[in-house]
Amino acid sequence: MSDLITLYDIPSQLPEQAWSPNVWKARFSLNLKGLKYKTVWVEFPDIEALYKQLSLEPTEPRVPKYTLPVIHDPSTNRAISNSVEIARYLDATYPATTLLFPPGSEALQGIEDRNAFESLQYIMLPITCVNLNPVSETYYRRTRETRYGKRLEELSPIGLQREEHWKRVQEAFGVVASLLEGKKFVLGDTISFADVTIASWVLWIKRSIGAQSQEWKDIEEWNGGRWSTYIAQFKEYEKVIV
Ligand SMILES: N[C@@H](CCC(=O)N[C@@H](CS)C(=O)NCC(=O)O)C(=O)O
Repeated sequence: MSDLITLYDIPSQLPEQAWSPNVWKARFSLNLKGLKYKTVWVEFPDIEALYKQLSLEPTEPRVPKYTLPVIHDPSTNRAISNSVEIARYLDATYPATTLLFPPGSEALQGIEDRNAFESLQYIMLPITCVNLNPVSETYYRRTRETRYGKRLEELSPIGLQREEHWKRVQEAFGVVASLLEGKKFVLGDTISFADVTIASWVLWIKRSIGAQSQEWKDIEEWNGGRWSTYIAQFKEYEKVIV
């Protein structure tokens, strides 16, 4: 039996496979702490069975109830779901490592504004969908099209509507950029889960639309080039360890 922590992630056809912003939060957390772990890839339709296998309760009360990331830590024989709970667990269990919730940071952790990022979802969902492996792609399309009541391609078609969505995403990024004004990280020089959250969203975009795409190049120009320098700070923690 391996004594490594297992990180369960959803694979894709992208280089290095990892794409999910929520799983990136857990991966960044593990990498920042320098903990040893391995990645096990689980396709969307198999996540529920994984929860049963690990005797885990559903993460969310509503659909989707079974989500990744999940980690299993053999040293405590615990399985934990939900990226923020994983980060809290790692802080509590490995207190000698970089803390994701340093004292005084709690108030700053609610960086994710679901409304502001709604437009980002419209743009990203169809892109994410085609990057997935066929079995997950079918599941993702079915569940998301049910949720939004339209074909994914209709969420943000190229043209005026997509430009409008990018504009709103840019505004949301502007709000986050103001929190980072004159600082390396949200707390100043100290990295925290707030930064892990921001970096995970940015990385989802960068990896999914491609670093060479015009859309990514546009984002790099936003807020005085803030996003390429910000994400560069995470380079050493961007490793996908399998
Ligand atoms: N609050 C959760 C959200 C996780 C989440 O939504 N994960 C997505 C992948 S990005 C998922 O596993 N969805 C499963 C599904 O749609 O069935 C967390 O941060 O861990």
